[in-house]
Amino acid sequence: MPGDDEGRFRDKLIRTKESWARAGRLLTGQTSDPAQDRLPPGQRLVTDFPVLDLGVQPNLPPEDVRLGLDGLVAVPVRLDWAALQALPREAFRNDIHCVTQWSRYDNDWDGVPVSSLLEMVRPKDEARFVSLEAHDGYTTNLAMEDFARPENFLAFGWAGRPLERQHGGPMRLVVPHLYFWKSPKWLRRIEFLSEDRPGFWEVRGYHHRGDPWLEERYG
Ligand SMILES: Nc1nc2c(c(=O)[nH]1)N[C@H]1C(S)=C(S)[C@@H](COP(=O)(O)O)O[C@H]1N2
Ligand SMILES: [Mo]
Repeated sequence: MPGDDEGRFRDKLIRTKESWARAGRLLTGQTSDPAQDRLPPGQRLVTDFPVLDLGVQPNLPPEDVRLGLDGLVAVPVRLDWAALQALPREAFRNDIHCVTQWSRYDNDWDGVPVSSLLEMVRPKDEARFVSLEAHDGYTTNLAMEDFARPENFLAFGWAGRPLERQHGGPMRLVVPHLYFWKSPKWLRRIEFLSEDRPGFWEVRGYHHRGDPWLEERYG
C-alpha cells in the first residue's frame, strides 16, 4: 500500500505528465529518418541512466517471477524463472529514447528475443495487438508488427550485470524502436488481442504507437 505522501507524489506526477500531453510539450514539429539521424527530433543525449516509473518499484525475488502469455494464442503458457532461464539468450545493443526527452546510446543487454516467445505460443491470425502488464499495475499496448520485431527482447541483464530492480529487474521488455514507455519494467503478462487496448499512459494522452522519429509523443 502506498503511503499518503507516496500517493500524492504519484498523483501529482501523473497530472503533470497528462498536462504536458494536453499542451503538446516538447514537440518540435519535426520528423526524421533513423537511417540518417541517430538522435530523434527534440531529444537530448544523456550518459546517466534515468529511472522513471510510478513511484513503486516492486521487489520480486527471481523465484517469484512468472510470465504469462495468453489470449489469442495456440499454446498459452505461464513461465517460471527456471523456464525463462532455459530460453536461448542473446546479446543486444541499442539506443533508448524516452518521451521526456532523454536518449541514451549503446546500451548492452542480455535477453531472450521476443521471436522465441512467439515460436512457443504461436499467436492466432486474429491476434493483432498485445497488452503488456507489469507488477506495479502499469500497462502498455503494442501492435503485433511492433511487438514481433527481431530487435525486441525480454531483458535480464544490463551492462554485464543482472538488470537492477529500479530498471525493471529481474525482467523487463525492451522495444528499442519506440519511446521507452513502451518497454514495461517488471513484466508479468503478455495478452494477445484482436483489438487495441490503450495502456496506462496511452489513456492519459500519450500516443498509441510512440515512434520517436515521427515524434509520436502525444495524441
Ligand atoms: N512497470 C513499469 N514499466 C515502465 C514504467 C512504469 O511506470 N512501470 N514507466 C515507463 C516509462 S514512462 C519509461 S520512460 C521507462 C523508464 O525505464 P527506466 O526507469 O529503466 O529508465 O520505463 C517504462 N516502463
Ligand atoms: Mo517515460
